[in-house]
Amino acid sequence: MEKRISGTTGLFTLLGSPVGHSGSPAMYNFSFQKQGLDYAYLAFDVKKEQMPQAIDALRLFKVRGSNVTMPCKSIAATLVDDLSPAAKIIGAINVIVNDNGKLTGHITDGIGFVRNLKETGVDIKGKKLVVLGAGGAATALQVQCALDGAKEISIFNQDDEFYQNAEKTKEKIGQAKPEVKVNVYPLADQAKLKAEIAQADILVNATIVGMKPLDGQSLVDKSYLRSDLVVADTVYNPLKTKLIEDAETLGCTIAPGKGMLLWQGAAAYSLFTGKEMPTAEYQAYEQ
Ligand code: SKM
Repeated sequence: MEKRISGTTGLFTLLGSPVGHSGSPAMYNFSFQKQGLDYAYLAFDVKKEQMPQAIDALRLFKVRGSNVTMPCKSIAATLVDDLSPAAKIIGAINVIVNDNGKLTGHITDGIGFVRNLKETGVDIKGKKLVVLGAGGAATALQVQCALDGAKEISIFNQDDEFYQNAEKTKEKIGQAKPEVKVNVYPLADQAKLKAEIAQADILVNATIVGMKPLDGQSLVDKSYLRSDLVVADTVYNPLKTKLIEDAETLGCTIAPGKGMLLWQGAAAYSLFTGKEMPTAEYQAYEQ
């Protein structure tokens, strides 16, 4: 490392909180080194209210690009100079590209989610999904699944600040893809959750439940799962959440969050460097 970092090394960052668990620094730094790119990637713990300062710092230090993680994805979308078409629809970003001082926000979470399913052998076309959550990553994957041909999406969320997001997502999908049926339900309605999962092909946890320190918890009672259900999680730390473990025990096809992290990162890497991330090498290195 001491030989790799020099006075010319370009910086990439991750902004959000918490970030100490993040797999991004290892993934990008491995890829930069593998491809001989004079870049380094560091994570910075930044709270939502500190984001205006953090974005100013990206400009000041001419940071080449940044990922943004929870809970800062929506506020970040309001602070950059331009948004990709998908980021405009979704209203949240997880990637910022600094093009000589002009910051453009992109969202690659949905692309990463759909690719992760594909790598697991699951095609989103014609499928009914139940998605828990209505934050940045949840919205991104709901919109991407609709754009990629899902048949129906039932969103469950707690009655909190994000519930309105789910209603807005329903409206946005209704405009972009009116043939996709979107339903929004309160998570407290367990009878509805059970009934919707019974009719679904794919169940997704896109909340932070299951992630440390909420590991060992799941929003879905194990009795609602069945072996022909595909169960996906956006949480990747721990590698297998309680939901994924329950699903695996029952013989469901599982798509843990680690794969989504890899594929959203690969899409971001192309935006950052114009190159393809060496994903196969990284997966082999990680084993
Ligand atoms: O959207 C991603 C983000 O790009 C990076 C990340 C991480 O490093 O934990 C998680 C997701 O929010």
